[in-house]
Amino acid sequence: MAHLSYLTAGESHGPALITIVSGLPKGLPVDADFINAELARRQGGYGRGARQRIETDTIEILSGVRLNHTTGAPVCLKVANKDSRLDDLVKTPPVHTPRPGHADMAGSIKYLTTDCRETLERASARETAARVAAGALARVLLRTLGIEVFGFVRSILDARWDGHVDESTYASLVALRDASDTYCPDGPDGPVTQRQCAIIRQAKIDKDTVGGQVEAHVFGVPPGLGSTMHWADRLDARIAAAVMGIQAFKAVEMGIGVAAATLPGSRVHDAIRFDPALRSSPSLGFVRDTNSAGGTEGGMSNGAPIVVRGTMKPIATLLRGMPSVDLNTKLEAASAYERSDICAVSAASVVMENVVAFEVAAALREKFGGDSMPELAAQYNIYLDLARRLPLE
Ligand code: EPS
Repeated sequence: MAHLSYLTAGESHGPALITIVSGLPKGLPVDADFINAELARRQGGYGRGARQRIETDTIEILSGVRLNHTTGAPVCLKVANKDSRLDDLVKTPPVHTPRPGHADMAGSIKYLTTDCRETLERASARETAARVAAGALARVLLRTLGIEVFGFVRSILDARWDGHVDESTYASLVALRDASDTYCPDGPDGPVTQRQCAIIRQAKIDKDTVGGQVEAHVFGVPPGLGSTMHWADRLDARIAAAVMGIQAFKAVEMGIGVAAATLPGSRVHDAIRFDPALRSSPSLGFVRDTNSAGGTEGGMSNGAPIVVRGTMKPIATLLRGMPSVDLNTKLEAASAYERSDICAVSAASVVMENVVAFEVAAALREKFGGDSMPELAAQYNIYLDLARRLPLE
């Protein structure tokens, strides 16, 4: 089936995280080094807690792959937890005072328990390792069709990088992002990276936490992925759901996003022109000099880069605590502290980049189908060829 989907399982301090990806065509080369490199990036970033010094996230492939290529069967990937202690009540005791901003309170009431542990172990952002593994697998598929994804940190608190990212510049920004402690394209010594690190250092001193904004840009997507026929099939809706599904994300925008409410149509919409020199590119030659739409119109990709911005709130686990109540006694109590991160915005940029990639790959599978990589590639090329020959009559 060409329906690409994935399911994750696993708790933060259980034995392992699992992801099962179904709907990959046969013959996709599985680049374990790339997937592990993405997992390593997700573990990094300035402001992470001590847990990341314990774990070395790497995938073990349990099914669906033979001789480094997918077979068409569901691919099961496992990431082991070294800090596995879920049933040890001394090391992992019940938690009765919910953290404001965390899943603790709503989850405990939902499952009719006063032990927040029952919910928090699954709500933990540790689970995003499984999502990055699934997304990185999908990115290998995208790459075979020339589609690339670039994710980075736009801001932490009020330290914002205002640089421009487009198809011709992003490749040169990858090394700068990777050398920046906060995954900001400002680079390792840039003033924005330095200020972001200073903000995180100060938050640690204040026993507080900080959030920020992350972006993902997808290059090389042809027009026509997603559908305008049903709301749930819209590519932007699916990307938005995937981004809002990341722990601690509170907002998602495409292109200029919320700024579209403050400008007239003549300054919002991206004028169309045709450049015959770009006819062979995935844009088919239909060019925009602006990309306020962020690469989708009517819920379909339009050939411009897909640009997604996500907003992550500060982590709910504050060393200084927050006013809360004990779920058993109902008496006031400071929220429980568990070892955590001061800031995980950098890690979240890696998560967002990979979940967005997965949605693009899913829309691609939906449109072009095929049981094997050659069949998928052939259908993809037939479509682009027909589109270039318009009008067909
Ligand atoms: C998290 C709490 C911390 C984070 C964790 C998310 O875990 P621990 O309590 O074991 O120190 O480190 O994130 C990860 C483990 C990870 O790999 O991203 C939480 O409560 O959400």
